[in-house]
Amino acid sequence: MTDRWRATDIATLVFCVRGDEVLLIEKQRGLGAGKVNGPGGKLEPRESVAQCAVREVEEETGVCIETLSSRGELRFRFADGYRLQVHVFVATEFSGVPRITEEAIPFWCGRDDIPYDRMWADDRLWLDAVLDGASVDGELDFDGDVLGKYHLTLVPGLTADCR
Ligand code: 8OG
Repeated sequence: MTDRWRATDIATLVFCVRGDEVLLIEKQRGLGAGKVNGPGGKLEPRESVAQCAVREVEEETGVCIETLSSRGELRFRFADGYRLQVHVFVATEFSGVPRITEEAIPFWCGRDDIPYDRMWADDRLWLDAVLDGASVDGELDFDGDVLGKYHLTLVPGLTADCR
């Protein structure tokens, strides 16, 4: 299914976890500006997805990732034809104190307080499971930020360390 799926862009999305808190950002620019999300962004030329994940977290929050756990892939298809393939990661080993950057306002958020009403509409369907250790695979249609048809699979406990 993924082989036939041609992405316009490839991006990463990273959730840093510390105890029962997760590092979220108020995104200041790019796709989803104004929403709360995990840090992440689009792949640059000659960069691996793991390198992109580490770079984006550092650029957006100042936090330095030491180990990443790969937690699957989401394929977004927008009504205007734009297609974004997003690699999802969880990180539990990192250093540095989150700081406000040009791109984001980071904040630690309790697992019970995740502000889903300020996030992309699909996040409430998979993020809790991913933070509990699952991996996600999905294809989702969006018209602007309105979620349309989607197919999501959550696999408990399926993780792959990639750095
Ligand atoms: O480079 P830029 O910041 O514009 O990349 C877009 C970011 O937004 C990237 O980290 C992937 C992320 N993103 C989407 N759609 C969704 C979504 O539905 N949920 C979440 N949590 N993140 C998303 O593009």
